Amino acid sequence: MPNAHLKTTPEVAEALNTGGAVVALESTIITHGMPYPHNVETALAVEADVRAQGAIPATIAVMGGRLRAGLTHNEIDELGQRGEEAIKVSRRDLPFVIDRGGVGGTTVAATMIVSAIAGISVFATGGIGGVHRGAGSSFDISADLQELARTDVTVVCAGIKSILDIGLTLEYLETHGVPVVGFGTDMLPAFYTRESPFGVDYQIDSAVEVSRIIGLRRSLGLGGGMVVANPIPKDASMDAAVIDAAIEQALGEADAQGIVGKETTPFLLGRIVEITGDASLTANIALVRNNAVVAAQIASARSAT
Ligand code: PSU
Ligand code: MN
Repeated sequence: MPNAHLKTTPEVAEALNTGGAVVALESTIITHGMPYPHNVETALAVEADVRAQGAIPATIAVMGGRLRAGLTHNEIDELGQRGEEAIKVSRRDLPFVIDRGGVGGTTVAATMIVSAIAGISVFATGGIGGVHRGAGSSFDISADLQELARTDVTVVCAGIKSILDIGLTLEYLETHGVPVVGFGTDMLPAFYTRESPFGVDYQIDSAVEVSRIIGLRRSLGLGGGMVVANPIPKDASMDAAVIDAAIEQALGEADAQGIVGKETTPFLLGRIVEITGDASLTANIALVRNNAVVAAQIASARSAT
């Protein structure tokens, strides 16, 4: 049954109806994750990367009071130009943004929800939200983690960014039975770098194997999602000391300025880009594109079964 609040492009609808490969793409990365016009250029490049693998991209957002799966280039440009004027839409925000006819970029959590409603199994992004450093007193834990616990969508990302407490994020995912898979690695990548002090639950080296695990999770009725952590390409990875210093500085500024709630992650991401003078932006673009390719391969493998 199609959902009355969902508008799907004919191309995405056709692919879904015929069992074709579709990859969902999030849009908070467009509105709140990168500056204009890099956000729009990246979103369009990522769509092209998905197509180059023979899959159909479905950028997810809320526009004109509808959940959207698939956007035109003009709509992606509109989201990018609005930037932080658009609403950052997570699970709790969805009915309000629909009711008010607003425009919103969907977080990983909201993108998973819309993907599940649309029937899309695989989703590519840069990084997921997680347990923030200092969460013991701030209680700042991204709704993305609870969504992974409940919604069956596989999220391809570049690991966990060290603006977060990586260890606590892994503990949270473990508690909720969310597998963290390393794509071609036994080490959890840390977004800007290929390495972290943490391991993954399982290393998987092929899209076909990820697809098999998705199928097994479904036939067991396990529910919830899965994280596929795909390391940033070697030639794009950053110097750990440079990025760590920028992250420490951004965290200190957020604390000094009393930034809390949904503003925290966009503030940290924006400051890191400013402090590193675009080096982190270049890395971010490369890793998102790399994730889109892997997600498209997984979606194609699913489609072939
Ligand atoms: N991490 C990134 N880039 C991003 C985000 C996280 O490296 O763009 C965005 C994603 O949309 C993610 C959201 O779902 O931030 C998490 O926000 P919060 O921590 O407020 O839950
Ligand atoms: Mn938060």
